[in-house]
Amino acid sequence: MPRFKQKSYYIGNVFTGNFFKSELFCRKNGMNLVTINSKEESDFLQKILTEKGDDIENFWISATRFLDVNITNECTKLPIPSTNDWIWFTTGERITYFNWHIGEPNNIYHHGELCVDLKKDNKIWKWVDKTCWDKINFICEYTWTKEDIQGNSKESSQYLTDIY
Ligand SMILES: [Ca+2]
Repeated sequence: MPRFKQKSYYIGNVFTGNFFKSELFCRKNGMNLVTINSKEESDFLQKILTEKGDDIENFWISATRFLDVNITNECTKLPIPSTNDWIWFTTGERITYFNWHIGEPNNIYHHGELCVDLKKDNKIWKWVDKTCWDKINFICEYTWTKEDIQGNSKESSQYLTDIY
């Protein structure tokens, strides 16, 4: 699987599924739907999808729109994010890097486009909000642990220096 820093990526091109089925497939295989945290990572994915060169144009990533509520978390006393906030479904972290297509997110079904599709348009892959129930392909990520890397002695020393 192609690797960038501490992650490897699995291009889910063997079946199409809704957002949740895609995440379940990733989890069953020790991974999660991909999170894209920087322009560098986004560019790397763009490169591997372009090199793969197949006809698939839509992939689920882990980004989701938070619910349209304006309340305080009873436990933490922190405000629960509003509808304009996007989180990574797999970590619960607020998203800080975005790569939307022009005109997106447009929530075209009004509170219905809660998930994010990495969509190809004119040879460029960018994000569009999409109904979670649509069936498309998906990308999983595997995050390498320190133990994984130590067990892989051939590449490990340089790799450990890079990450930790
Ligand atoms: Ca949309």
